[in-house]
Amino acid sequence: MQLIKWLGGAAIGSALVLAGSPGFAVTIGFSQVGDEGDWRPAFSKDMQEEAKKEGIDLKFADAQGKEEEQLKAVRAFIAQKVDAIVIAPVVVTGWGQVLEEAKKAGIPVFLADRDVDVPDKSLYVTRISADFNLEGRLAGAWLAQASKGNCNIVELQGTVGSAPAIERKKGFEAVIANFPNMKIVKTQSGDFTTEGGKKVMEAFIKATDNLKGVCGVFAHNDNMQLGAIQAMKEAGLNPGKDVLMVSVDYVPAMKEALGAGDANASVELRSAIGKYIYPVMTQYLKDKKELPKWVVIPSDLHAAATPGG
Ligand code: GYE
Repeated sequence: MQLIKWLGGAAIGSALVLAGSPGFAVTIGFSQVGDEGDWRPAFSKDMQEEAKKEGIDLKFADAQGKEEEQLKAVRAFIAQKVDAIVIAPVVVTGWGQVLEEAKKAGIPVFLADRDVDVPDKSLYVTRISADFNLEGRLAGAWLAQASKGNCNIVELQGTVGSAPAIERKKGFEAVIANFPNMKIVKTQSGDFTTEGGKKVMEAFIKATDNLKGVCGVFAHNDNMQLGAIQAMKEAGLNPGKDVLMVSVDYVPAMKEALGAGDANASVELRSAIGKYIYPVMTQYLKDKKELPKWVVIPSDLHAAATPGG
């Protein structure tokens, strides 16, 4: 009986194995934030394509920016007894309970991209993501260099309570703190969207008499920066020429803006990261060996020529 069971299991397993796959059938549930900008859908598409290549059965749930939806999706994955769960959490808070539930069910959880804030790190296996604090530091260092350490800055923050908004701000502030003549004069969340960035910039333009005295805009992502560029142009301002523009993601529309001289620098956040995430997960499913709590994906700064040298 034992032998028949084993043979049956092996046969089912091998029937599902595709070229380049982990070598056994794997079902993964992925709770994604939503599609707030250009970077996110590129990341979703990559996760789906890489899963196909690897022969992984991926159950994809789009939370439309709502943490409640993510909690529901994770509970549904637990009920479906998936082999592992990947979460790209909207915000850092509110995760303890559902992670406990996954742990009780014996389902390993991996964080991708954004982070959670839980005291008990054993509630997830590891986080695979770029270093958001470094991205903020790179943006701050670029602006310090480009402005020679003299800059009144307006900041467009990402989603309040999200790991990239928290860490990019911290990293940026840590660098500009070294320069007595660099300071953030206005800061507000544009929720990582183009419309959000545009609205916030319109308000900043009004509040500062057309950005009088402002030398730089730091946006936590490109989409908000693209919205800010629109608002500035509509107000007759010259983003990228009169005001230094630095942001994060390096999405195709930002590459165009850099080429057109409407923006000056963007820190690349890679979106094709399924190839980093799945091997870590499948290896863990094979050997259950403990992993470091963070697998870091590199970030790169891309700058167009700085106006004025
Ligand atoms: O920069 C932004 C997105 O979580 C790091 O989320 C990610 C951020 C990314 O919507 O564009």
